[in-house]
Amino acid sequence: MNINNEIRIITFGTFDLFHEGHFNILKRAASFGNYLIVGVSSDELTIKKSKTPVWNLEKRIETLKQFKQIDEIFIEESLELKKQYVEKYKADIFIIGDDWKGEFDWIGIPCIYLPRTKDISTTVS
Ligand code: C2G
Repeated sequence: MNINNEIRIITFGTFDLFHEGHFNILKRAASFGNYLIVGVSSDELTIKKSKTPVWNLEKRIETLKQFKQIDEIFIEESLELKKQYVEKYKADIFIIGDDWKGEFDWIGIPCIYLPRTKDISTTVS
């Protein structure tokens, strides 16, 4: 919480082939605060996460911009820079799907791991 009672939420993802699972987590993350910041994984980081993006970064950002509950979007270059991102964007709470449960407890702000949406995934077989 900062001086003007804003609760700033930060979340991250590739958001490739935007689908219901992405929609649900963004909608739920937005409900925990009143300002939602989304770090979108660069194409290089996505490949490092062993997923070749079907949509490139530009298209993935363009798609997210249609989601009115997102207040700010930035490019996530590395999984390890979360503390810097949290500081830069003055985030109060980190939220992500529970497929990452416990992975980011070190970032120094409260972490909420929300249940993933079942039976939908971007990973193309
Ligand atoms: N997600 C979900 N349900 C699904 C699929 C995804 O809730 N069926 C959530 C994920 O848990 C994540 C967000 O949607 O919170 C984005 O998922 P991906 O685009 O797959 O992103 P990911 O590869 O998990 O990247 O620094 C963290 C990483 O960048 C997260």
